[in-house]
Amino acid sequence: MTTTLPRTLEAWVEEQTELLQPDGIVWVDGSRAQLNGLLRAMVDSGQLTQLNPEHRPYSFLARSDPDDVARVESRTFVCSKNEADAGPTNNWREPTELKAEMTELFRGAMRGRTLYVVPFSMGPVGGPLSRIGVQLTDSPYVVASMSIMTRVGDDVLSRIAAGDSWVPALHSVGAPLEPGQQDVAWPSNPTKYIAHFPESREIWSFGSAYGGNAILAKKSFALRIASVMARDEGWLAEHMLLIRVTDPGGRRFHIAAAFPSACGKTNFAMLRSTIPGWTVETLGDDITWIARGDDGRLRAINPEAGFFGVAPGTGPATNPTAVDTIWGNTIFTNVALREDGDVWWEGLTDTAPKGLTDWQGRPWNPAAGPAAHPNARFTVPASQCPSIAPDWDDPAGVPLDAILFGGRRASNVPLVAQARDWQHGVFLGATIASERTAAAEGTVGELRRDPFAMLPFCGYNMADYFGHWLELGESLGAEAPAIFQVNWFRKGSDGSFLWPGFGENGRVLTWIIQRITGEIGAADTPVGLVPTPNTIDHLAAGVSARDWEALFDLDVNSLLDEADDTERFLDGFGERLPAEVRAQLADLRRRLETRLGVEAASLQRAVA
Ligand code: GTP
Ligand code: SPV
Ligand code: MN
Repeated sequence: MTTTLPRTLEAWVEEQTELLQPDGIVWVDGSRAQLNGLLRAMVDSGQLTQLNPEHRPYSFLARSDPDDVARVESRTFVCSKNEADAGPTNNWREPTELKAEMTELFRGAMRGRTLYVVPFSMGPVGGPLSRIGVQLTDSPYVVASMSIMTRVGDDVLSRIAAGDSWVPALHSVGAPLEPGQQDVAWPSNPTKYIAHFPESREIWSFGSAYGGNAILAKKSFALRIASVMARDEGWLAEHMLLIRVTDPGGRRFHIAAAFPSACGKTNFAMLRSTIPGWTVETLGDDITWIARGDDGRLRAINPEAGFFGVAPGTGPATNPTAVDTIWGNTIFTNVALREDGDVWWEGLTDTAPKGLTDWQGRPWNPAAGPAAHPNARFTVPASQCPSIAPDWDDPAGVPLDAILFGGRRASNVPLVAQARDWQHGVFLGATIASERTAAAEGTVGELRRDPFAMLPFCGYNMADYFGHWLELGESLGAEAPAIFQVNWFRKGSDGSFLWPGFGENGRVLTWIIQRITGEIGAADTPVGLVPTPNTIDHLAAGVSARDWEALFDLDVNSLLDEADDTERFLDGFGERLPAEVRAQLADLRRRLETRLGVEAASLQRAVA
């Protein structure tokens, strides 16, 4: 195998077929008939369970291998030629070496299986911001998921025939079948590799069938490879939701928000504001591509066509829009099965129905763990979302007014703060920390840095990525969107959330928009500009004056400790870290120390 790109699609497929040795090849054409046939075959073979159509029409349950339930960051690699170009936050392997090793894994890997060729477009086919790829896979589950999550089929082939460049994405579950061997419901391999070759724009994935490891159009293409394309071409590929907000006067605003995995993007994207007269329309819930338009402003599209959303915690009280979205045409993965053939998960209803089968197919024993896996997911077309904007798939995208960064922080980070300017906003994004969730392997709850919510998804050195953001801001000048930091997850001394979240986040959104329009002022603090009294009606949200204060409490000593930790984190990038990021940290420390001096002086006065 060579490291150069294949000349033509046909030649590439032929070359891979020789290596993978599948029993047959199917070109996925994007037709409903072909997809239905595939789903039916998976039900017949036991790979999918069809749900009771009276409750959940055209819907299916997949149960994964219990060892294949989330992204495996420890097995995800960015294989740039030079290790320094992958940066300290990515796993790296020398590309030629890893390709040689993986070629041996791929050799004969599809024996006894069908090879599916899946041509896909991220963004509307042919759109100015859209990009295309072709995934080879031996997992019909992945084909069905790709068919929901992306635009798949023959019109993509026409673009390739017309000369559009495309990204080859090779995937195998790595479980060849010997003649007569019985297949399992979820084939996978204990050896896993999710490898990215940024210079040649290639993706090789082996051993997993789970979403982010296997639906290669999503995190592998639309973030890791696309972030490299974006760096080279002057745009952004981000782990962000995208919404349109309309105020009572009919003015429209577009907002993108980056929160780490399982930290509220899908929920915020489907927000039903509790403030009358304010409406939110959904444009995207996970990935946003952003580029400068002809007018010099940033424009954004959602490159996906579906949602791969977290099921647990999704219920009528938290996200009624998602509940309505998944009425049918949905593939559920690792949720619990009800006696009546419908699905269930923790948070869907307050009490669990009787007679549940858990995500591993066993009668549910509450003492043994949750009925649904904490990272159980639904895969559903975006078009089914009741709050989807009618023009959500406009290839030209929407003009961007504000960018939000957030994470799960029990302490230190206020409910909302506006960045002082673009550079400060980049600093906030670069230094985001968040408690780990079930979306990837690791210890849930442990605090880790997740800059721009892109730590697992940036295809190059994140120091250069910060630099790319800074440069873009400079070129935008006054047209740069405002930047904010939010935190729905701050906890009080009793360990419970101080802020009710979900629909009440609409109050924070309204404040953000009133800041953009300049309608209201803000209070200057060391960490940014925060709401002045009575600009957010916290009592209407059920938050006491004391809790409201706690949501914005500045523990200066603790923040100075965190600044030390930030310095250690930034030091990890060495020489490549843009000087501006360091300057921002120095500014933060100076503001905190000034504040500490003021506090000490007032304490002294009080004592005297
Ligand atoms: P990925 O798809 O992994 O990128 O995640 P996401 O950012 O889209 O996360 P999602 O919206 O699915 O939320 C994950 C979890 O966070 C769910 O269990 C939600 O119930 C919970 N959550 C979302 N918004 C809020 C909020 O405002 N407050 C609280 N307390 N929990 C929230
Ligand atoms: C995430 O983990 O951020 C997801 C799910 O959105 S996955 O597609 O598996 O990456
Ligand atoms: Mn995500």
